Amino acid sequence: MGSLFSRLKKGLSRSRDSLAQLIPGRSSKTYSEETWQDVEDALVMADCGPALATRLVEKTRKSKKDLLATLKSGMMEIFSEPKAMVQAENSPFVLLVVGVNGTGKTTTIGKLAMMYRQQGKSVLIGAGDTFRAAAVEQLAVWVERAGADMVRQHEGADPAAVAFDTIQRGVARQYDVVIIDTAGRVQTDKGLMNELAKVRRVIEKALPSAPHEVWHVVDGGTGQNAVVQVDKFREVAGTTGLIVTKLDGSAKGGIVLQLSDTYDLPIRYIGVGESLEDLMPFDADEFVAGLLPELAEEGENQA
Ligand SMILES: Nc1nc2c(ncn2[C@@H]2O[C@H](COP(=O)(O)OP(=O)(O)O)[C@@H](O)[C@H]2O)c(=O)[nH]1
Ligand SMILES: [Mg+2]
Repeated sequence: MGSLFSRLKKGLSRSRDSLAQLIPGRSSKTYSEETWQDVEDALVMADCGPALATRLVEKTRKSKKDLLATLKSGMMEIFSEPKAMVQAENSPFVLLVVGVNGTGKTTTIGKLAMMYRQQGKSVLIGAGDTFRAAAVEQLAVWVERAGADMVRQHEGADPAAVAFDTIQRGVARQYDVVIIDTAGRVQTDKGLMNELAKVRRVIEKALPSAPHEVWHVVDGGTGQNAVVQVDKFREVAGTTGLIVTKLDGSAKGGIVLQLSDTYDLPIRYIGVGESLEDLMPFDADEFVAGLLPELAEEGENQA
């Protein structure tokens, strides 16, 4: 866990460092107009989006308390208490994973499979990205490493049929967890949305209580575009939670705040690397601590 947090912290260091530079003299009681603008700009550059950056700064300005402490509590307010996950009763827990191409769906599924296996659960995965044969092969490698099982069909097979088979087998063989992978790209955008809607419908037909959760995997490095994507996918796939990946890399982190501010969707996990262990349950405290420079002790005044 400790090393995962340090990966996150390293990933967020760019945003954190620029914030640290722009928040000078933390013990001083007054800040110039320029300083406030710098803080706002640093938040925009950290991917918080202009509207949220303005709001955070306005709130912080009004407070008489320490700038950084106020900014921190303003950020924490964005994260509401996450809703309990939907539980499966007398059936496998069915998870549908969606998102555009390359965001890290397949990798994240491998990580989740590993996590559930470590909890002693049996895991069956449906290789629903039938668009490319390589996608199924990639998934097969993760599945094997995690000690899970997989349902696959030929390249170009109907993903809805794969999902249906997977759920049926999952129910018949009493798996604890069933995860359905999906393609993030087909010929057209509209085609993708139709396909996802169909996959979802067929899952419901195979098991009326399913899918219990639908997680949208967002690449933390894609910036503002991610915000638009979440809305689009939610409409057809019925998203219930988000996973933000690549927070170990060039991502600036603020996108996590912006997504939480925009949507009433919990961030369930974050990805902090390419291997099977690099998945962290999302913890708002930990995240904000990684994004903001450390709070100086009272009386201490080092930038
Ligand atoms: N650094 C980093 N890379 C990741 C993470 N998650 C996925 N990737 C990489 O992102 C690329 C695309 O991942 P993939 O799972 O194939 O995406 P998919 O198209 O959504 O299934 C791969 O090179 C992964 O190794 C992460 O949390 N951190
Ligand atoms: Mg994939």
